[in-house]
Amino acid sequence: MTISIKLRSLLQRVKSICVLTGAGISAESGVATFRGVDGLWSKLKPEELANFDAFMRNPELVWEWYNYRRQIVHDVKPNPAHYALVRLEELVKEFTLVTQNVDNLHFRAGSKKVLELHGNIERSYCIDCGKFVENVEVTTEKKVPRCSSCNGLIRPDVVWFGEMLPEGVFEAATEAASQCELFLTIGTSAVVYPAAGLPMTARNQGAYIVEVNTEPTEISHTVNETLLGKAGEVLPQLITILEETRK
Ligand code: BV8
Ligand code: ZN
Repeated sequence: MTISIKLRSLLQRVKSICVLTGAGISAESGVATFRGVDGLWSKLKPEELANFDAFMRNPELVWEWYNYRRQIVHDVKPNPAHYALVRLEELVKEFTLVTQNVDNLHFRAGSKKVLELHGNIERSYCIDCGKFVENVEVTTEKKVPRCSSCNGLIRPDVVWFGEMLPEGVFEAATEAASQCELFLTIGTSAVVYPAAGLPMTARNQGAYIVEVNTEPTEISHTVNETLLGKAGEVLPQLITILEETRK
């Protein structure tokens, strides 16, 4: 994988960067992606699990699936790709990290300004009164836990298909994409909207769009540069270039 002269010189002077991450950035931590050959969706269809009707039809199945994923997330650690983005936030004046991931690994790695478009699996809430509950109170239960205040069903605080994104979060992400000089889209198949529209928002205002992925995606033909490789190997190389000029 070669980094172009254009990107090298941009990295040496860039003042504002917006980053969009997807499940691929957590793959090297051991968290399965959704759509890869061994992805989470290969066995179970998203419509069967990641939507409210599925939850109301079979709360135990959906709750069990999120417990399984919470357990994986609890046992893994951030990888060099997450830490490279922590370093990037320290080095670049205006930096916004937008993630589709719900695995909390960016915060655990030390990233500060993270916009979680699809929520966070470490949080749960009551579908009737909206009361948030700490995971420690609920994840040990096999069946779906009930709210201590109103006995309503407890659900994971993630955005399911057909649900609105959290108030203001997508707007802030759009704002960052509209202002940045450099937009990095990392480890996402770019098929889920409105998140997948952010690279185009950045491109439309003249930002340089760089895709980091192990394979081409639906938006590869629209980006300025694709760096084919693992995020955990590519991102540290970008940081090295950036640090050389910002000692
Ligand atoms: C909504 C739940 C308003 C949490 C998820 C146009 C506009 C608006 C909406 C739509 C639209 N068109 C269609 C829709 C509806 C829908 C949608 O986009 N459907 C798609 C499938 C067509 N969108 C919605 O419903 C959204 N809501 O828009 O609200 C509204 C409301 C009603 C009606 C209309 C509009 C809600 C979307 C959120 C859905 N929730 N998950 C959870 O359980 O996790 S989506 C799910 O996919 C995950 O959250 C994930 O974040 C997301 C995207 O997947 P990726 O992160 O990209 O992961 P994937 O496995 O696909 O790809 C991994 C990539 O990494 C691959 O490319 C692979 O090559 C690469 N990779 C692997 N290893 C590495 C690597 N790269 C680098 N290094 C490696 N080592
Ligand atoms: Zn309640």
